[in-house]
Amino acid sequence: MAITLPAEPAPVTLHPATTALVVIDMQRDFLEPGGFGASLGNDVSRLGAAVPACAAALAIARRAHLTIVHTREGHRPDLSDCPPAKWERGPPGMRIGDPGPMGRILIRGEPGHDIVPDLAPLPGEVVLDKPGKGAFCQTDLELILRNRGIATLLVCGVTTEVCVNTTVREANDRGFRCVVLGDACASYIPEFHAAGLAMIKAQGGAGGGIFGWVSDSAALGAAFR
Ligand code: C5J
Repeated sequence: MAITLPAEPAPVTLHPATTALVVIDMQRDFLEPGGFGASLGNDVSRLGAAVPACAAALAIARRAHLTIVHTREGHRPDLSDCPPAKWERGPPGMRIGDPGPMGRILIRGEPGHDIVPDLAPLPGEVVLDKPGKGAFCQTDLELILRNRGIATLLVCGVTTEVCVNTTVREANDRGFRCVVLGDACASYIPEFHAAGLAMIKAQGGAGGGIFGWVSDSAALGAAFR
């Protein structure tokens, strides 16, 4: 059954069987003090704003039996998949792989790499580890989505202008239709959150914006009721 979701720049029609919810990088390393986000000088408390709407989107997607993908940004313990240009960005002593209060910063298997408890994946949901900002870069996400016949992505998570926008742009170029749930995204920099959403829905018409659509968790809940 087709569902019409209120969105900007125009309503979007989607089919639950071909729609996936992609929750981007809702990890302790980005949301809690002492992790990767904090190591880059950010006020991590701002990202908590997205948690309730992500939880609502997850509940809707689980009820509707949508494909659910949780992504996690991070690296192998030996850093063999971490480009030097990324590693050298942080201040010495707080770089990727350095010890912190949640274990080694942005390293797979460490407590900081985990998804925050309120949004913990359930068995059967896809958990996708990625070394970069975009979820399609050096991962098997496209294969997983194509195998399931997915055409439309509902995207939420952090941060709006970095990993959410990068993933949406990658998906758009691969032919997926992307609907970003604006209240379920957040940024350390509020202006970038607003600009990140504006860029998705800009230059649009009845067929969506240049990179897709922007909606929110309340509209999603009403559409799936
Ligand atoms: C960043 C992300 N901001 N998940 N990662 O480095 O947006």
